[in-house]
Amino acid sequence: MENNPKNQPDKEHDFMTTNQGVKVSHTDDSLKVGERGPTIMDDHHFREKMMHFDHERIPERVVHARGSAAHGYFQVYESMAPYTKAKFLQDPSKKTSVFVRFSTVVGFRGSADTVRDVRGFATKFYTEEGNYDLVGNNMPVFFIQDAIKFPDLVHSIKPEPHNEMPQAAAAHDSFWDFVSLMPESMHMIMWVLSDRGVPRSYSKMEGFGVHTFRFVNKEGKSHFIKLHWKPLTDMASLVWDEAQKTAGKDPDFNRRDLWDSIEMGNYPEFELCVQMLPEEDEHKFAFDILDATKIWPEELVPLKRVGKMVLDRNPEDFFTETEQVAFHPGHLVSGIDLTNDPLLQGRLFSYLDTQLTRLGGPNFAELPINKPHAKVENNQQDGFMRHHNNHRGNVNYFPNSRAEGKPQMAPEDEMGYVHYPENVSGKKIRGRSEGFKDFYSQATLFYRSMTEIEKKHIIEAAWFELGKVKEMAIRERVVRQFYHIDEDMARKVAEGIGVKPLDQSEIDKIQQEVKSFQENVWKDKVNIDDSPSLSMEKVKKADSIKGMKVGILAEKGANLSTVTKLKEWLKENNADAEVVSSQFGIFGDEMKVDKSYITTASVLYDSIFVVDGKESIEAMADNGDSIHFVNECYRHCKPIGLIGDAKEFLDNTSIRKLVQENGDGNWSDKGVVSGSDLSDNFFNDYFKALAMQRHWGRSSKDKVPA
Ligand code: HDE
Repeated sequence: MENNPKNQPDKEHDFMTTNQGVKVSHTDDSLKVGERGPTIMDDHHFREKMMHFDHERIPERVVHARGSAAHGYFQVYESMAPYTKAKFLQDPSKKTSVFVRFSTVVGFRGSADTVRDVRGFATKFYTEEGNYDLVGNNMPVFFIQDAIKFPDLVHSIKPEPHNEMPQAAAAHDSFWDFVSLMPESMHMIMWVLSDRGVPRSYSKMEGFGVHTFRFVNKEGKSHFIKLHWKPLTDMASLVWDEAQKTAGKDPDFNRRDLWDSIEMGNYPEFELCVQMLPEEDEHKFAFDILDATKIWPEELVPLKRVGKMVLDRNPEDFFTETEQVAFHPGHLVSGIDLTNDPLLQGRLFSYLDTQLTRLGGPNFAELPINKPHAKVENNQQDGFMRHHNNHRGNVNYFPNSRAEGKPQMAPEDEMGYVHYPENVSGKKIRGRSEGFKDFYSQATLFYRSMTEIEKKHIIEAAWFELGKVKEMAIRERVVRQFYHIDEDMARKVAEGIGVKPLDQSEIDKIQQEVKSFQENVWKDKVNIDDSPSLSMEKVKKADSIKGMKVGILAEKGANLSTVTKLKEWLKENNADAEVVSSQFGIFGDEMKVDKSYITTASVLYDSIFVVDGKESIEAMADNGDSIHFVNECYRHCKPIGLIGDAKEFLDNTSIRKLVQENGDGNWSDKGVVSGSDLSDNFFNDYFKALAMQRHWGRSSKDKVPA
């Protein structure tokens, strides 16, 4: 994994050359007058090398600067012809190449992965009819309803302009000031404060197109659609303490996880799903389908599974692929169309515009990563960095007779792109429809659909975020907003950040306001008040351990056959492991130590496993790092495995008295699993404990130091 074979020099490129192809004979000393003399301008190799280096950086993305990406393919399960004519959604035997870039939004390009933030999930489909980009996020709604507010939103959440602090964090006055004055952000705030804001892995989160788009079929019939990516494993998130520590211990945590899992052949897989609404149902529900701060609850509009995406190849070069890829919601193919969502409409301008600065001009589609696999033919020409040659001879205009009218227009039945002929009329105004002003119903729906532990995490996240806000008036305004969502939540948040809870008369007034709005605007429209599909805990299947990573603690004298057997078993189940010891090399040739305590941390593993062997256990009992690893793992509610006499090691930790024994002297208690040996029974119990990911019910976990 560490030695990328792609790095081996290619035989044809044995000699270093300048950018003009001249072979270089010496690159370690600049050209000087004598050994101690000045460097001279004649050194064209030096000047070219330095000029190139001086200009290596291009502007990072203004948002989503920090990202990592992978190649793969997409395959449809069955023809979607009844709904869309998009060709890549017709033939189940056909694979369409994709490139997916995951990202955080707020941090700079060098910031840590595991911050609380939205994650970008942008997919480029290189279809035979041209590129289609689905530029989505891991949350199905957005902070604002109209694109014109985007610069304000981004300014407020990015580091403050006078001192450029804080980095990659929403927890500061500007952001919460903005939010407190923008009630439309409340639904998105619930998602950001939830566990979805700290995903464990890019391959273990959902993706959403967010906006309402359209499918249009051959007959011209349109359905409104929402697009979703569902990971084929359970979703998984970090706990906040773990996320913060991981940001220091391994700032590349999510990036590394994506890279390593692909190198290991554990390919991330996602299902593309669609919610479809016939045109005539546009106004059926108690939410406006053009409002990007609203979901269509899955319980109201069911999901259809469309196809599968597999990410099976890492990029060869970060810059020319991950950094130079240019997505755009307006990169559409026939059969997929837009709607009047005012957030989407604004994006249609922004993504092309930004490339002019980032990629230096209008020819970014010629960069290999952006280049369509379909043939490109038109009369566009010139501009910075142009190298595509249309071989047009002397004809670069349309219509023409001298090139027989070529390239000619494609009729609709040849998949020429035709916009859906939607009827639109209205006055030119700056405004929005009444339904958009329902800022709270779905924030409430989200919060109330969570399990108790998920609700607790939201409240604790609010304590952290708002606890860092200095101005009391901002904290108070946010709490006031929260009272519009859920009284109990608002009170708990208030108590944790030193804000006085509201009086009952004020609460009643707020609740009345919210209720009467809903009654007046939505009247008898279809709605629900519980959506289990929003809860990561409720949809968890706990049937796989794919992509998990176990830290195996072993010291000199450890039973190495336990390690070998455990590693094999994990591999068979598409999981990974690292042997962690106090020192490298202590097992000689018999076993590799992957990490020493100084180079890793308990927070980087999904589970800690303690290996048997008297001498090893005794050494660990004397080692604060080993004890800390197990305590911290318990505190973060992750599974712990112990085998044979490794059980005794628990006497040294803070958790021994918290774990209940079974009748047979072993444990299988809320994710702490022990066994006399690696029997099938043990593996069974350990598998279940791993697949559950977290064991929230652990008694007194908060008493354990971490
Ligand atoms: Fe973006 N967004 N965005 N955004 N966005 C960019 O494009 C913008 C929005 C999203 O991996 C930029 O090439 C506006 C929603 C992703 O390269 C920029 C608005 C959603 C990525 C831009 C939004 C997204 C971006 C920065 C308000 C989810 C990263 C550089 C209307 C559906 C793509 C660039 C990648 C990137 C503008 C809102 C997703 C500046 C104006 C909503 C995943 O053009």
